[in-house]
Amino acid sequence: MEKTLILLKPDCVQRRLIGRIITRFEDKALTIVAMKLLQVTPELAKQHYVEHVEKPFYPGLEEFITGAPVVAMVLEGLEAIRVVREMLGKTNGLQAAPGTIRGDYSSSRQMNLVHASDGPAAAAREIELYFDSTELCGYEPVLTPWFRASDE
Ligand code: FUP
Repeated sequence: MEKTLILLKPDCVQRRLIGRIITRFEDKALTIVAMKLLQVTPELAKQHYVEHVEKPFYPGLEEFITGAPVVAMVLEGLEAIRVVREMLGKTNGLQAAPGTIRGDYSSSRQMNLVHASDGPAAAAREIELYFDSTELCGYEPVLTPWFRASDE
């Protein structure tokens, strides 16, 4: 089982797409183990995007990510980090394939609706950034036997 950090970004919240995006994750049998609405501060933005802080596009990215609330979630599932990244599609919504979340809903490089951790180290770091360990709710979904075989 893997955990990954998801942010439904300000464009997703403002465009009232929260429900539709969460539904796609639920339909894929990913389990929500933590979730909250919060306002990203400039300090948190700099920690989240630490590898981008010095890049020319960072000021615009910070203005965007702090411009309205986000929904932060931890999703759990088999190979969840890769599976969610593939569900999102390419970073730039204009290049993301139809059928992916960005391909279906985004026409922007910056306003690409959803963030997802890009590897195990990033997932661990980002989950800690947004959630206290007591906020993670581990549970066994009752539908698990109908989503995959017992040896998968
Ligand atoms: P991703 O891994 O898909 O989240 O994308 P990156 O880590 O490459 O970029 C982080 C965020 O910066 C993306 F959501 C898009 C944004 N970005 C810009 O706004 N402008 C750029 O030129 C590049 C990335």
